[in-house]
Amino acid sequence: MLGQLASVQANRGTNYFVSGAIRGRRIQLSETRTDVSAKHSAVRYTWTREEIRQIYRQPLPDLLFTAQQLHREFHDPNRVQFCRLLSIKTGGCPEDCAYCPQSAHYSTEVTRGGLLPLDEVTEFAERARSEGATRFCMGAAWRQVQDGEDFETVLEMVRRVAGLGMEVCCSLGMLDESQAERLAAAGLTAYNHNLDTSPEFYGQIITTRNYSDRLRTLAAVRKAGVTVCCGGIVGLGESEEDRVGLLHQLCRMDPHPESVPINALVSVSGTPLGHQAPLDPLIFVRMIATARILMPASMVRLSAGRKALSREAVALCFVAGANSLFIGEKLLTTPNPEPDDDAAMLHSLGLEPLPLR
Ligand code: SAM
Ligand code: DTB
Ligand code: SF4
Repeated sequence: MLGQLASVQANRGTNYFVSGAIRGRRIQLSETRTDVSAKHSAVRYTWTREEIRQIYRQPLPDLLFTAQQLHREFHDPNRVQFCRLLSIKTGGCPEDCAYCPQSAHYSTEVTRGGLLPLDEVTEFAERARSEGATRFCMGAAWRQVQDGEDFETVLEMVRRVAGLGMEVCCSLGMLDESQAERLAAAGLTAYNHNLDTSPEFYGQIITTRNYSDRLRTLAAVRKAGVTVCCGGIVGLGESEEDRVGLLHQLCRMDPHPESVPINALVSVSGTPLGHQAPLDPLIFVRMIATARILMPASMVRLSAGRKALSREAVALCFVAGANSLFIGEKLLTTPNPEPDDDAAMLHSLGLEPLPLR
């Protein structure tokens, strides 16, 4: 293990080229930025849409090979981080995200609730830690954070979870700079705020906020020194170009989001996407592999939608460079694989939990 880490460090000084074949033609995408802070020339922020399109469309074996090479250079390929989600405030959200069972615009089986009590959240986090989770993510069905009693309670939740020695992530909707700073001071590791899809397709999925609202929140998070967790969803009915467009937005952020959740739509009855056709799992795999190549140092998280995937499709996601999964039988409001099934799956793939850094 130590030898492996040492060789990864040694490799970081080398020049890197991403190559692959597209319809029989070899492509070579060379590094253009020399930034000592990036530590490695494979980390770049200048990707063009055309380059991303070419990477995404490669024959699958080429795509997986390149993704796996980069994955091994930056991460331990046989370890995955266990994360646990908790919805600390469920339902009744004023936003109209077409995929979301928690939006007040749609009639779903989700029951609205107020903010969970502090002790309940802390106990849940302790249990998650005892089950192997090293990152705890609290989600709230809010359009934006509002100063006041609930936010003070969330700050205390962050302090308590950080005190358990876990990475703490929050996903609370939009926030401003002073709220981001207060979360940082409370010990927040990461803030999750997804771009979800391409700028062109965004308006067909969400009308109550726009892309620049999202980017403003992400800038506030970054400015406060909290790491950024930002990704999106596939299976919304978007085109391949929209998937490329989402990845283009993510990989041009400098620095890259440290955490990139890739969700597959969990289609929920009552939402406008309640009858969406199931996603081809290889699209999910391509998305993960392309994210891994574009943002090699980031954690790429196999997020919502895993329950609908076969064990073999999940295995391909890990080969493609995913290095995190959500454990526990529930995501926020929708089901996740049963813990016993997950344990069997991880054992059969020979994957081990990633310890805290
Ligand atoms: N309200 C906050 C927000 O939207 O930023 C936080 C919670 S929201 C549930 C977090 C993310 O979960 C969304 O941005 C979306 O990417 C993902 N998500 C929500 N519903 C989903 C679904 N049905 N299937 C897949 N991903 C979903
Ligand atoms: C993310 O990108 N996926 C997680 C987390 N960030 C907050 C949420 C998935 C939610 C799936 C739908 C649900 O369970 O309500
Ligand atoms: Fe609200 Fe977040 Fe759901 Fe959109 S994704 S409706 S903002 S909880």
